[in-house]
Amino acid sequence: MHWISEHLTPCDIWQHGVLQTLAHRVTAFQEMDVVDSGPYGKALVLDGKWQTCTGDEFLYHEPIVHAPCVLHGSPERVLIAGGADGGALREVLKWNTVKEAVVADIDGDVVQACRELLPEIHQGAYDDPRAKIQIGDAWELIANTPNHWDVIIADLTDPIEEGPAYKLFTQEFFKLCKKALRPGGVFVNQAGSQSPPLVDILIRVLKTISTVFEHTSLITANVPTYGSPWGLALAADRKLDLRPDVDAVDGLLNSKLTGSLRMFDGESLLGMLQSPKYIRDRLAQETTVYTVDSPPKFLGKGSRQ
Ligand code: SPD
Repeated sequence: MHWISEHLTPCDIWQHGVLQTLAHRVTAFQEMDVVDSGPYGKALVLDGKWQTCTGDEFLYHEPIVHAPCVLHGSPERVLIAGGADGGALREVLKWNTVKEAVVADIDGDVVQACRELLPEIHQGAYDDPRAKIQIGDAWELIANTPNHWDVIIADLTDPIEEGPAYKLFTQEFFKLCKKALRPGGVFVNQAGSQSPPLVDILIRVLKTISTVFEHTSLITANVPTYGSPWGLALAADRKLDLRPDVDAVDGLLNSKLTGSLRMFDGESLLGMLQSPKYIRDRLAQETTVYTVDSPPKFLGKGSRQ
């Protein structure tokens, strides 16, 4: 067995053992591993950082998709920036209101490997006639589709300087997303760790989004693979209901979803929408805004040993 190690802080390592490597490639954009990680199942690792494992991916993909879709109410056109593994696409396509679901991922090699090697995650979603795959920079697609999307989901890798995603955590990108949404549209992104020593990036991403959209909120996804509670940022130009009625959410899900959910329902959403005090306090004091000239700097690549 070998180990893939990801620094969470300069003094803390998050490490999973690898029983078998199913694919290893250095693509034009990043280093990719698809591995069997044992108890957490098959996993996608990019630049040495754990992206998703079959054993707990539903704890991430269900909230990153269904929270914005519930807040929208009846999404028809959904864009996923990143999301090569197809897990977010699988969840989007459960909405019977969805007519068009696009995955815009820069790395065709990773999409291809996930389609071949991680069917447990995409579950055939790429073959749905409503699904389209656009291999290319999500920035360009979003810039070229104004007033088009009901929900934009930024399902990205962490913003490491050497990686392909860091530009998509900036004010310029969030402004493009705002223009690309139709009235009533909702934006969500994976925004970073809630662990106190790491929380600065999450707080600054939330602050940056709040300079663009009228309403911003945090939801918490507890995904063991990521090593700490994870923050997803929700944003819209209409008020987000942060204390939704549990029965009303369950009624909406029952009427508009095909297929079952494992973690997400009205009660889970209500819980995930409530932020801890230290985060609300930090956000109230934050002044840093991420721009393309001054983007987030996340700890760099992990390593294989
Ligand atoms: N630190 C890990 C954050 C990973 C976010 N991206 C996950 C992609 C799963 N579709």
